[in-house]
Amino acid sequence: MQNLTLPELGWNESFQNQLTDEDAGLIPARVTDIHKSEVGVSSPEGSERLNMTLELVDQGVTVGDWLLKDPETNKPVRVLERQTLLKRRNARTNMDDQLIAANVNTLFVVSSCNKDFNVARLERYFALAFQGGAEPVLILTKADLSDDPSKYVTEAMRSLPGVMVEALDSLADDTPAKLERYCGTGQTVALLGTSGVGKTTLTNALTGLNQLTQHIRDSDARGRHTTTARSMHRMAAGGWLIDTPGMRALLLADAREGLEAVFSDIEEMAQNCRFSDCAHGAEPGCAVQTAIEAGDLDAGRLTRWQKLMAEDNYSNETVFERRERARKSGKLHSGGKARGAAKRQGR
Ligand SMILES: Nc1nc2c(ncn2[C@@H]2O[C@H](COP(=O)(O)OP(=O)(O)OP(=O)(O)O)[C@@H](O)[C@H]2O)c(=O)[nH]1
Ligand SMILES: [Mg+2]
Repeated sequence: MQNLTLPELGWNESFQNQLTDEDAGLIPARVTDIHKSEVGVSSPEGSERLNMTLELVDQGVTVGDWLLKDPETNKPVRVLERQTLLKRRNARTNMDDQLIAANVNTLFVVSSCNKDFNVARLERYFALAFQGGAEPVLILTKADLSDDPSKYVTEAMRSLPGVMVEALDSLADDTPAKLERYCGTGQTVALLGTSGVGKTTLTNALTGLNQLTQHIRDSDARGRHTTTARSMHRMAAGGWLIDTPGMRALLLADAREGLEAVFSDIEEMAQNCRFSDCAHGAEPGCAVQTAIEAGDLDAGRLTRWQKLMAEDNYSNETVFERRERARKSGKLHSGGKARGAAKRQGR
């Protein structure tokens, strides 16, 4: 690959403005992949691997990050402040966060027009995108295999008001053109979705690469977790694309604002409840229940919102707060509830 300029690598003013006199001589480089003891980077000098340093581990470096490297030692010095950051809660511990990708403009939430399609999961992915500052776009793959792809589009639009959605056949020649507006120079796109929905197939279509893809099981449309690590690639349209492994569980972390964005309809209705702490159950004067009775709101959507809010509240508690709450209710547990929620997502 020919050497790229900083703007071609996605550099912009927000990164330039972070440089101080002390950084003179340091070289900005973009993280394209992460290994145990090394990070892969691309800079105007080309692509290379740098040794991982303790500072980087502390800062939690992730794919899409910008770092400064010292050309004399060839070591990374520090990670620059991110414009956007996609992260999830570690489903095993429900304590620490796992960084998915940084400096992403658009998140392609990928689902297929088959049994993979699941509204609750889409709401989760969209909350994650909004929370991280990335614009979510729903990509419905395998439209060519469905008798009626429009029913998935309609369902998505009902659950995610104002959603941008593209239903397509990832293998079709016109797919890159359909997505081109998100993919130009200076843009970074990340792909998220369960295994087998076609993330790598899309990556190949948009980059011209030929990375491994594999057939899914017919019985439940699940994939085989073919992609095992995140990596960033240049798209033919000039931007960057981050492919990710299919996710089994996605727990939200600090996602209050993201949830407010996804469930803005319920949040607005709740403003009209008689009690400001209305739980939208049997309270008199509940505007949300009134909307359900009038057929303006799906009861399932209220339940999904309440579940995600509870999950988010739980994951935001400190260890001390959890212990206090457990002590008061007479039992101690360590995240089993949220882990169960993640498991019940099915992947
Ligand atoms: N007909 C059709 N097949 C598709 C489409 N998108 C993907 N596929 C097929 O679906 C299978 C899985 O695609 P992958 O790209 O490997 O899926 P993935 O999301 O990267 O899966 P993981 O890497 O396991 O997370 C492959 O056999 C693809 O050829 C599509 O739009 N139409
Ligand atoms: Mg893949």
